[in-house]
Amino acid sequence: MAQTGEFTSKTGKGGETHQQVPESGPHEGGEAHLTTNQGIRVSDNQNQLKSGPRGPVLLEDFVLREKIFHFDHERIPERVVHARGSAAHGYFESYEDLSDLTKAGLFSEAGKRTPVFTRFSTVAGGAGSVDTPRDVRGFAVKFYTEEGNWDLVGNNIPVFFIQDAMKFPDLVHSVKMEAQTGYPQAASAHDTFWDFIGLMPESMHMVMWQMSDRTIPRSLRTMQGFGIHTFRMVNAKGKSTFVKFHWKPMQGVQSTCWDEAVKIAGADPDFHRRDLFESIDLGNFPEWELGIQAFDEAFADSLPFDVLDPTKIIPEELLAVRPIGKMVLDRYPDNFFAETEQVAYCPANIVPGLDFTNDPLLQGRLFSYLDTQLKRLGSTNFHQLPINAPKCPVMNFQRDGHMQMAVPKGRANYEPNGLSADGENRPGDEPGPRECPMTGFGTFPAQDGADEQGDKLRIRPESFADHYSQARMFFRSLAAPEQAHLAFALVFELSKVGLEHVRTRVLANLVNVDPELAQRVADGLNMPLPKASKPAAAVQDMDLSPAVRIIDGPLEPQDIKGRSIAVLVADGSDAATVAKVTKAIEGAGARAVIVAPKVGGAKLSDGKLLKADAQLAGYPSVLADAVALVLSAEGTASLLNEAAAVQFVMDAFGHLKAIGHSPEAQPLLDKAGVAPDEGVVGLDDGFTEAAALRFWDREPTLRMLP
Ligand code: HDE
Repeated sequence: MAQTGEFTSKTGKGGETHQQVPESGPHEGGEAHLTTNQGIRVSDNQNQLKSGPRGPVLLEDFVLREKIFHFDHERIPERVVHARGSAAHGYFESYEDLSDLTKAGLFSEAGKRTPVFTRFSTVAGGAGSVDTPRDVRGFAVKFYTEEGNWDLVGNNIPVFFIQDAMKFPDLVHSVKMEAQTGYPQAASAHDTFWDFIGLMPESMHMVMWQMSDRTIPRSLRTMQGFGIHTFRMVNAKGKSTFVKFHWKPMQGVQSTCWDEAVKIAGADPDFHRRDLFESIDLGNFPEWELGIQAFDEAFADSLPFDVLDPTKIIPEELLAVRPIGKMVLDRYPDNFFAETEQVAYCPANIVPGLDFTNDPLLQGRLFSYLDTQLKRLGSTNFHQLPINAPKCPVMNFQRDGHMQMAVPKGRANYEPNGLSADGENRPGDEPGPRECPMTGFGTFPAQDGADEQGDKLRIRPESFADHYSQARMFFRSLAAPEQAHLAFALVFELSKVGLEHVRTRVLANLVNVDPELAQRVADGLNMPLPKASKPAAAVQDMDLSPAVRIIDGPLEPQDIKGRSIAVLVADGSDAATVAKVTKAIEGAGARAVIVAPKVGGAKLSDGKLLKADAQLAGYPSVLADAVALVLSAEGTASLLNEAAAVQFVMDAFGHLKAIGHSPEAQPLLDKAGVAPDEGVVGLDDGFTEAAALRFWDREPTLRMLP
């Protein structure tokens, strides 16, 4: 009979067996014993239990059954939105004592650190979709404070599509893959989304941001984040101040070109996830500054829009963002599923010193998230999972439920109770925790203004009626290249819309935003410009807000710290130049990625083999922020007939990146159609400075933007 850990010859007849041992080797006698989930040591993890070498599998093989059973149930329902995400651990450090504004402990003193877990996500695609579609990004932070968990569940855009939670399922249905076809995946460029948008003028401001370069970020590290809704801070005296939350990346804000984003999706579907992991791994920890716009009722009343309306921003020019602390992400999760997948954010997780407002979108969110976690994680006890568990004591009389991990002791599972009221502390009769009227969370007693009470109505306030003025302000505030990208994005998306009347309706909305933009888009579609749709409130020309720009904006990156610069080498590349360029890149805090035709490396001029970090075909230039071509005449000649090399250079140029090159690389530049400009430089001529920039002036020579 065959022994465990052995297999028989094909005939098996003579009982001829071979020992099959995994390459890693057995661990008998070692420390790490493979066991079942019941702790029973497993003697053979390679073969099922069979009746005879070629016989049937036996039902009694509990090792096999447990393993397959567990595997069969590995997947849990993915998030209905924000399914694809990447996350990291880190900390928040408060800059100052904010007790004049809030009694929340995490803001009580300068230097106070609170652990955080932050998850970034796309919205529309499934968990297995790619990282770089045009999409809004989720920006969710769980603060494990000493007073319980606070979740700031925001996006990378400061406004939202809709004003009322009632419309959320409709919005999401319209943007997700279409009902009868199951496509497109992770894309808003289809009929149903634009059909919905054309009929929902309140979405126009968000649509401007969505069609801007903000939704094709270069990295998760170069995204701004926003809490969107107006929240409250409440101090120890019970005074409330309205606040809007802002995350500003210390890495600067940077996006990709559309063509680049599309190509990244093919070259590396996990581009953002990998970038987050690798930068943390390299000790280049991403940081964001948390800021607030703090204001009172009088300021809110002075604004020409309602601060409860989540489709509006308060321009930074009108009210500056005050930095109050920073977040540093310095640890990648140990296990993607246990942490990134099982983390459960909820805007209702809030600590004393913070509070909600009546924003009707926020109010809808407050009950939605708890509900969705039950569906997704399958138990009311999801808060006990390590990633969700508060890092402060949790004590109450809630009991039981699926997958209860806690083992509460004693008889007290109700309150009030008088179990030890007689002063005799009998074992098991401890009365348990009690409420804290002074330090517990107390809802801010919002003054009942006339508009906060009245008849039961399903109504939108008049103050929410202006749907276009801020959309116009946003568009007109952008730098010219960003405006062109936005017009291009609208043309691209609407060109994917098959229903002509849907395109026309969106155009009619755009006329209200900006007639010139509408005309550009109509021309790009080669369609007549319709009359403006009728706005619910007259459109205002507001003061512009240059703070919303990326290009020439306040957060445009100035150096290459934390970026990846590709250094293309081939046989014969000058060894001294390669060393010098690499040193300069690394000296500027960036990563030099050696790319060669073969991953084993290239033989440089000194006769030594330089190992490559990546093979040319597997590392197109879209993956780098700039490229250095350190090539000899011989190396250049060998690459002229290699499409991957020509495309490498062509794309770096087309995506407006800096190209540093040795003089010998010129024939490759010529073949790739690279025209000289200030972004095409010698390797000694300020390449690392140029590498920080995109050369926007090059763009009109390369593509016809509307
Ligand atoms: Fe969400 N949203 N949302 N949302 N949302 C979810 O919760 C919902 C909204 C946001 O990384 C879901 O755990 C409703 C605005 C982020 O795990 C769900 C409404 C903003 C994430 C849900 C909104 C967001 C979610 C799906 C309208 C920006 C991912 C899975 C009232 C401020 C968090 C889940 C993560 C996730 C509901 C609107 C941000 C279904 C009903 C506005 C970043 O509960």
